[in-house]
Amino acid sequence: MIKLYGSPRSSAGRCVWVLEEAGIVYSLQEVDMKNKEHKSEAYLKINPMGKVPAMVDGDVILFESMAINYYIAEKYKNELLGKSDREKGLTMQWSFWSTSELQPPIIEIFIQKVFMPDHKRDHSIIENNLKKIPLLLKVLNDSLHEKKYLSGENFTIGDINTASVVSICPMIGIDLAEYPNVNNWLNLLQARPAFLKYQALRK
Ligand SMILES: N[C@@H](CCC(=O)N[C@@H](CS)C(=O)NCC(=O)O)C(=O)O
Repeated sequence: MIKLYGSPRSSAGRCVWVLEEAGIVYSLQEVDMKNKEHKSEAYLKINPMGKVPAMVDGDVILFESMAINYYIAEKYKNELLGKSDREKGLTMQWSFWSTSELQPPIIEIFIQKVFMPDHKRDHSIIENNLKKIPLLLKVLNDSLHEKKYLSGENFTIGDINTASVVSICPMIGIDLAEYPNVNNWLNLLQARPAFLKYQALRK
């Protein structure tokens, strides 16, 4: 059985969502980050980066949430990778885009606004990264014009990987109502039974 390490409230969340979509039995292993379990000798054998998530499936050990999602989809629910070559390409495009382009500014703002105590907050980091968001969300909004999902007619892990980043926006004060296609797409995804199961685990 797959063991997934990390809280559903962390980057492991997008993997929990994919596991729920795949409909397989898995075991969620909480990692006590407050007590630095992620830096323990035992955990570093699973993820030498000392981060969550990590995954163990038999003799396969993986870290990096995107790689884990690709592995789960490939092995347990292939259609989540897209059906045609075009869909598969777009699924990769949006997965890589969301982690390499969209996530960095959003996480920089999130760290400053949510984790940093008032006296240590660097407002210039917030301002500089906020400037990058409108173009990114416009690209996403335009790409969703007259399209149900990012890769086309079929729901894929490209949607999950991107939505897991976009859904941080309201938490950092970015109003998605300005991007109606993004808003509608996110609402559609967040009504999925697998998403609701994953949400319940975040409580
Ligand atoms: N690129 C990694 C990022 C993982 C990551 O940054 N995880 C955070 C929690 S959301 C973590 O474990 N931070 C602890 C640390 O950096 O010491 C992935 O997507 O899996």
